[in-house]
Amino acid sequence: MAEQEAIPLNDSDVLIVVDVQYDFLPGGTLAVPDGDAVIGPINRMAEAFRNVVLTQDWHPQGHASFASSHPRKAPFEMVELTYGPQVLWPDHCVQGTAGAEISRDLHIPHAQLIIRKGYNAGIDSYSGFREADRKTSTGLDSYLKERGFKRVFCAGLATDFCVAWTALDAAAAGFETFLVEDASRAIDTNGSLARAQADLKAAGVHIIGSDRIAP
Ligand code: VGL
Ligand code: ZN
Repeated sequence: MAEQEAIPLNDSDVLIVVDVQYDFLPGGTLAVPDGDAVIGPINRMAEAFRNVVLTQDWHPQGHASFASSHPRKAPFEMVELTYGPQVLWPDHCVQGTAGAEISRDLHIPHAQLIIRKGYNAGIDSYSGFREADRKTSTGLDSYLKERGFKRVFCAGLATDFCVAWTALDAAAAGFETFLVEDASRAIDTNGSLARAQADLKAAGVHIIGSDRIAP
């Protein structure tokens, strides 16, 4: 497929809209630069998909990924957890808080599933598929396969963390995977965006613009 051609959709395609939640939007505790710019393209694109899944970052208070849970640590520093290195974040997407709610400006009434992740106190989960210990499954892989989906399109926040990790796991699970670049925005801390782009390329994830999505 030439990289500019339109991509006609079919019923075995699914759009995964990642973490479009108030804490990642302007005014949120972990606001992604220009994060609200994803909402228009996602709304337009979602209309072309019969199947849409949303993810929702959903941490308990005192989560291990919060800098506030580690003495003398500041947000965006690193710490070593049982499963490896972990970036520390400001408190965000705490279960039941307003910041954890999915933006009401998303208009995707036909979305079929909301997959919550990051709910285990000691394990982060950027990916909608597998937690940061790289072992604990959210069940999304089995769900998508049970539904018969073949191609996964990912968009949302943030490109270099939850969108990239979700796309990488989709590709690893055997789905043909697309990351919709203009419908995603990055945090870009300590080279994270360049690293994510290299990993996505190596995994064969197609990086596309939303203008290529054809109903
Ligand atoms: C995310 C950092 C921490 C994301 C979630 O949605 O990309 N980033 N938790
Ligand atoms: Zn999080």
